Amino acid sequence: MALNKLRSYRHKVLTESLVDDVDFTSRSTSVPTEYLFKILVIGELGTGKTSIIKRYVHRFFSQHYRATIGVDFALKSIDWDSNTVVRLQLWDIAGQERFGNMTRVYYKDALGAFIVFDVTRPATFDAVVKWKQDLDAKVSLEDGTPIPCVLLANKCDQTKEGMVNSVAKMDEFCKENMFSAWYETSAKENVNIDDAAKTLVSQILKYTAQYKPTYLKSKGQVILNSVMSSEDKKNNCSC
Ligand SMILES: Nc1nc2c(ncn2[C@@H]2O[C@H](COP(=O)(O)OP(=O)(O)O)[C@@H](O)[C@H]2O)c(=O)[nH]1
Ligand SMILES: [Mg+2]
Repeated sequence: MALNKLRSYRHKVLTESLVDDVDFTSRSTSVPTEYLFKILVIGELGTGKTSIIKRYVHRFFSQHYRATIGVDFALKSIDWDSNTVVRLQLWDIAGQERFGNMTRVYYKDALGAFIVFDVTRPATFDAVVKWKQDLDAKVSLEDGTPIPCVLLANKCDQTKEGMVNSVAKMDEFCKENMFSAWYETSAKENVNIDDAAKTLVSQILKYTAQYKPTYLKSKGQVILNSVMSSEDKKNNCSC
């Protein structure tokens, strides 16, 4: 498998260099493996993508609506188990939704995604298939299968409209459209966001467990920077 196609990053933390007089052989078993996963958060404008990220990463919610232009990043670190640390780079499309298709560069190297809709606005659910098709057309796993994607039915603290009221129909919809799972979430009331993230991460770990990636974390930073290339800025420009 070509290294340049590998989309997971794993490295040992070099904590040893910070400590004098340490027997390295006795410490080596306690050094956790770190993973860095790029996760996309996509869906229609105003569905709560930024609010979900803020709630998940900063444990914070605000009614204040602020649509930014560009791409926001947030980093969430999870102590997955005693041997594993997972770092999620959450990519928030931050107002680009109204320009239609996201560029390929934005999706590049993502290993997982959340697609968000607003349970009070059925039109945002109608757009979910479009988002999923766009995602699957632009990024896939090494074996060609879609990247793990969890559907978030957000604002469940409010009255739900449309198909989201039928669990059976939603389950069927997710199966047909190859979602790993779906959750009713509320960024406002902090409902199910941690659980949805755990499901997504466990799906990704299942996939990455097949490989022994040798990339350093610094490679991940290169990919992070590449999204701000001049070509990408030009393609996304609103003026
Ligand atoms: N009631 C409620 N409002 C929410 C929830 N999540 C987001 N909002 C509100 O919906 C609006 C749009 O949220 P935002 O995160 O900016 O959406 P984005 O455009 O998808 O990033 C804001 O006024 C939020 O306060 C939620 O779970 N419940
Ligand atoms: Mg936003």
